Amino acid sequence: MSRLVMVSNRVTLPRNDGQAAGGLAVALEEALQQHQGLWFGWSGTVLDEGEPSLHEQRRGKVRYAVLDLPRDLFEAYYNGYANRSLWPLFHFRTDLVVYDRNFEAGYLAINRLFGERLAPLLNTDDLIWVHDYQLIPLGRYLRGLGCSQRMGFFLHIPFPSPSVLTTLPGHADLVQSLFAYDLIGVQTEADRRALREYVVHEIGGYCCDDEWLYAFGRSVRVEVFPVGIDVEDFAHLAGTITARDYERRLRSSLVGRELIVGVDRLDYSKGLPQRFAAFERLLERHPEHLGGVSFLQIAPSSREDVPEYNDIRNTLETLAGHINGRFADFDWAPIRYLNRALSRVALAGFYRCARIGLVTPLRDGMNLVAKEYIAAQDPDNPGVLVLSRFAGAAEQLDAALIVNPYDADAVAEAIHTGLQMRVHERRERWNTLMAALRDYDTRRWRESFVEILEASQESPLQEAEI
Ligand code: ADQ
Repeated sequence: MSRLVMVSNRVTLPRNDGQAAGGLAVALEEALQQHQGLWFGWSGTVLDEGEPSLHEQRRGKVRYAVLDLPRDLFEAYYNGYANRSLWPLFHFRTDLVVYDRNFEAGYLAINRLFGERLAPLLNTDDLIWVHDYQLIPLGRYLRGLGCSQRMGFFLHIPFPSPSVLTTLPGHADLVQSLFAYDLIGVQTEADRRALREYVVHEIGGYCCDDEWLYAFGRSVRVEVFPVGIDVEDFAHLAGTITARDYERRLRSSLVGRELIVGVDRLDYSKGLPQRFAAFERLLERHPEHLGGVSFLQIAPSSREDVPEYNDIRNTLETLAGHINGRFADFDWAPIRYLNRALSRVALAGFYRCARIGLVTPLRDGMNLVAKEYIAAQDPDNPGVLVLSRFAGAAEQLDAALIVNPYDADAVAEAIHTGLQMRVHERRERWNTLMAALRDYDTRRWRESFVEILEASQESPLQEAEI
């Protein structure tokens, strides 16, 4: 079995405090344990002076190698190009894109630095798996340094449509970097279509079957791997004494009212102002819910060094204040808004308590909250997922109530439908959703990626045919 080398922007070293970590990081670490792997990435430290140094640690069969980054380049790479240029662009927010040549230069410099520090750690038959938009050019730098290992790249966020992508100066160069890999993984068929369309119509490349693209003198395989969750693990967590305790405490504060829950990082892609407006519309259109339903939104701040994120917090506080001011009674406030992160076990308890899981991003690569909400439900009395058609998860979870998050009336009606839905329909939908989650969980996601990468070979599309 080849060694697996995982590369991501940030590497969180394993916790030694005995607390349960969770989510994707754990799933990836499990894969590394199986493959006696190496995890390489940024340490989380930025340096004001001195040479960036590499720190190493080992846990079980996994070796961690983390790099400190110089502050000036880091600012341009991370708070600049990655989070002010690529993130808004890949989430179709061309209005928020800030393009600056210095950002791009910093992005390329950090990717080059990653390549230079990673290359000496590699063995010839390693499998290299690079994660996400911060590291698109890494494979190209590694190839330039003579690395001929099998390399795969997984994009966790959406791939934009060609008309959006072409607004980025240097878009062709960015896409050419993807062709240094042997395998590109995306979250949805829609993402794969968008990449194919760009390559065929913008670059004049070719596609073969559904999964092979040829351009820039190279071929690459493109596959859809929807990120999943560890379904049984999350369902188990929601049934633990601690989770049930959170559920009980929240339920007793509701005094018989129904709960709607939203859980997101505070990010403009998550559609939070639109969600608050849709909840307000529900109370306007269906006054029978006044005093009968509470909306709990948990949204911790993120990326506070990026200016475009500063306004969202104020906007939401104003909206929550406005809606509560307009509808609250002496013994009921319609919105509870928490601007902080909670533990996974608390979230699991809250999901289980909620009749409606409200997941309405304007664009999202996948959205794991939608999946966690389903996994946490009580099978006898499950809640209803209201899900944006623009979350990658909607491709698999079509038994949810699928909505257009820009249409406040439609979202309000879906919430109303969910609140009225009888238990047999809720169970039926929930069983279908659970089957979809079980069919493609985190294990299947990571094993399929590694298997296809391991088997990657010459494309069926030979140069002679083109
Ligand atoms: P994110 O944009 O961070 O991830 P998402 O997939 O919804 O979005 O959430 C990731 C995790 O963060 C979930 O496990 C969730 O429980 C946790 N989380 C969210 N809000 C929280 C809160 N308030 N308190 C505590 N924990 C919270 C990116 C892409 C997604 C893609 C993932 C994985 O943007 O589209 O699904 O990567 O590929």
